[in-house]
Amino acid sequence: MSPQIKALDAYEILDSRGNPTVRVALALSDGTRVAASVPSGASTGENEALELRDGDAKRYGGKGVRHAISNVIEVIAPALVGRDPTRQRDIDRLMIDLDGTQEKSKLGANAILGVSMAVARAGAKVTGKPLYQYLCAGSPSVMPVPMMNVINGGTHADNSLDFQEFMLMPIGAPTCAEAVRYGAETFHALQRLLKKRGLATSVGDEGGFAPKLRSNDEACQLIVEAIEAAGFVPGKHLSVALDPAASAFFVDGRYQLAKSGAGPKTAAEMLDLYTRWIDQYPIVSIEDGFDENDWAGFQAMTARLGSRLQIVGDDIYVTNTHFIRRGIDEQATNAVLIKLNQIGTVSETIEAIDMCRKAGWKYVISHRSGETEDTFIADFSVAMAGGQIKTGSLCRSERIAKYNRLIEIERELGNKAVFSNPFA
Ligand code: 2PG
Ligand code: MG
Repeated sequence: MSPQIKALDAYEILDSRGNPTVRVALALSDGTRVAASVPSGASTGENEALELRDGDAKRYGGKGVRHAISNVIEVIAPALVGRDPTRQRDIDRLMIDLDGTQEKSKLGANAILGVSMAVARAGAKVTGKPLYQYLCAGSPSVMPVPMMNVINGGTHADNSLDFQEFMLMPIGAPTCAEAVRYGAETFHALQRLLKKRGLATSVGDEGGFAPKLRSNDEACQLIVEAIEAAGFVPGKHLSVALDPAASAFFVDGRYQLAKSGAGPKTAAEMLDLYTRWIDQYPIVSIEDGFDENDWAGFQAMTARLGSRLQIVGDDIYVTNTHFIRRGIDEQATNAVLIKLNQIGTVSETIEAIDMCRKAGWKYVISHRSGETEDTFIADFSVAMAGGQIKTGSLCRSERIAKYNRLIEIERELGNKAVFSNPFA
């Protein structure tokens, strides 16, 4: 008989911001043990599945996750013991039904996702496959091109940048391991440039530098200079991707570029700014250029720039097929950011990806700004074969863990591995 789920445990650990998060440990009847840790966002979309926090001010400033943990131990575990861990969809469905709410607010998406990821790992073990192979519909080969967040702003850093993420994309690298080298060398070149100008080289939440620059533009300029200083050609070896995370600075119907002092902007002015930037800098992808409820803003951008640019929706879709469907029908973007904890189960995340595939849309598997050493998304990005991952800068171990796992997977795939520019 194939091994069954024997026991589930859960406990509080810390994420990369020093806040508590859920870790789930799962034991199978044959003695196999696996675990999974849940990430946590800062610039969260309002329709994300609910991250259950205790709200007890005496512990971790109210951020404790003891309720989520007791939901794993007392509610989910009894329903899962004795089940076949390869029945991922059935198990995810069972947890969704146990919860019974739209936003997973009863048990907490952090409780449910921790179990869902651990079940996937257990299923992989039972079938004797690595996770990236187990979760792949065909045979895995596509290595993702990373989006590397080397300058942090917005809610991820206390500096003068309104936009949250200024990223490198090593589109011209021959392999994923070489892409990591391109990124790391450019990251260090950027550090030298900042030092030379007397700017801070301390880093933000995702490991990118967080200097006090004069403008958002200057961040793009610096990145292009860093690419050149590292001996690469901007637009050929490395391009630029942005996540302004505009919901965070959309207040009273205006895009308030307050941190940089550029003042309030209308949606039309934001679109003009993006258009000017893509003419000026080698930008290949812009995520969340507009507020999560500004569907018209996204549509106007896709109509104007969609043929030249990857336009990614994150907060607007929250990895939820309900919103992605609308986006496809209304041509709001041409790509989706995929985050497991926005929706709360592995199966529903795969459903969101399937919807993107059917529409011919691109999708990017993403970390959260609060991460752990768990490398699930590295395997997941290879399994989903979308050719892109967003997993932070070239420092801070919670980010590096994912790059190192990708390097390992690429070695395992050997000459089956394919790494190519998703925009070619
Ligand atoms: C984003 C993410 C990850 P957070 O906006 O794309 O980079 O940030 O996890 O804070 O939502
Ligand atoms: Mg985002």
